[in-house]
Amino acid sequence: MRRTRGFVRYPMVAFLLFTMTVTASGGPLDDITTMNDGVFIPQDTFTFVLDTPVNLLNDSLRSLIRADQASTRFPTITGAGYAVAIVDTGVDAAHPALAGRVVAGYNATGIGSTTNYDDDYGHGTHVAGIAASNDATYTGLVPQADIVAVKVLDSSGSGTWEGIEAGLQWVIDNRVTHNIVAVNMSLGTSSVYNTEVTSLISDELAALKNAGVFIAVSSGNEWYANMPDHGVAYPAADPSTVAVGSVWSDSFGGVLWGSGAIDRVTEVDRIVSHTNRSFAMLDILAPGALITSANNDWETGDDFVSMGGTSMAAPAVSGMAVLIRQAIEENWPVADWPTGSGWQDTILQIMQDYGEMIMDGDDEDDNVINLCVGFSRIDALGALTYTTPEPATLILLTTGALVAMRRRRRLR
Ligand SMILES: [Ca+2]
Ligand SMILES: [Ca+2]
Ligand SMILES: [Ca+2]
Ligand SMILES: [Ca+2]
Repeated sequence: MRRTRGFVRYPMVAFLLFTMTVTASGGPLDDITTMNDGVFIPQDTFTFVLDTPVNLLNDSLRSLIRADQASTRFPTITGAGYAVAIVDTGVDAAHPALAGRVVAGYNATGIGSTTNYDDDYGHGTHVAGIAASNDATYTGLVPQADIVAVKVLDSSGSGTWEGIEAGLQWVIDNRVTHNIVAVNMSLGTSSVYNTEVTSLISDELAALKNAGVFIAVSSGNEWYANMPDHGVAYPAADPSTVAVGSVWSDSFGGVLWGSGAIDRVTEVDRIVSHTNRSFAMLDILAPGALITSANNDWETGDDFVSMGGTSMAAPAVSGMAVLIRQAIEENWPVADWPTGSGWQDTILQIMQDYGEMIMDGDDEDDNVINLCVGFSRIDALGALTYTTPEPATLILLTTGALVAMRRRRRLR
């Protein structure tokens, strides 16, 4: 019945929302090496057509992934003392939800001063807010973390691989100064890769991972065009990065994406139709549509706007990586801390093991191929409960022996 519910029967409300991915010329591995001089254009700048335009300003992100409960139970785990680097279109450091916490930045676009990392496109500020907004309603994952703004994409959402490389090198050089423990890259190619591939930025990504930095990358929004070819965009497909897909945060009616993907009925935790997916390459899911976050044009427009895409899912993961990092450093004996690249591997494994299993195809009502496999969606309370030891008696009284046993299980 619901499958026959077409968009055209309802008054249409159109929204111009962008979730950009950076695109280079398509094709498999050999094209990666030609990206050096590739110029990127915004991808999937799409129009939403909602048949039931409800909840457009939506604050369900934190409750869905139980970040609210985690904050109540572990009030010191706020990201304070840690920084997340937003490698994107810049960040509006004056936005009320971010003000005072953008501690440093760098403009690697080659356009304008290297010290002017203001966001003149709107993407990076929105992404930064999902990770770290301290607004009372539209709160990010780490509302007390520092933010580092690395501008690699210009006022049209375009950039070059060399710019991204320079931006990552700046992060490497400034990592210790600002205690950068997570990098967010909500960008990628339009083509997908179902095996790990490398490029000119792979050495920087490897250096960051080996230094203990968690790198969350959007998996891309091109599933409709790419299917049936499984895979994720690059740099999600890089061996040093964590590939993030997107689930719905709430019910928004039906959504037609500019790429042609259609979610006939949206519901909490259904995988968003346009999300690139791959059993081999997609690491984790997070709410990515619709997410309300900081608007870089707040000076003249609304303080907060809603966007959707894997670009919005990645910063929930990079933010949660900071939470888990802090919880480990506060609660585990130093001898038990991961080292080097083990930080990302351990944090990802905690996210996967203590997340919510989401099946692709059991309830999705869309026009794309569903893989009929499960992916884990981040759950902040589960992850922080695992990383935070409690007295054994409390464990037995409150959560049962099974949880106690799981907690004793050692990650490696
Ligand atoms: Ca390089
Ligand atoms: Ca990867
Ligand atoms: Ca602004
Ligand atoms: Ca499902």
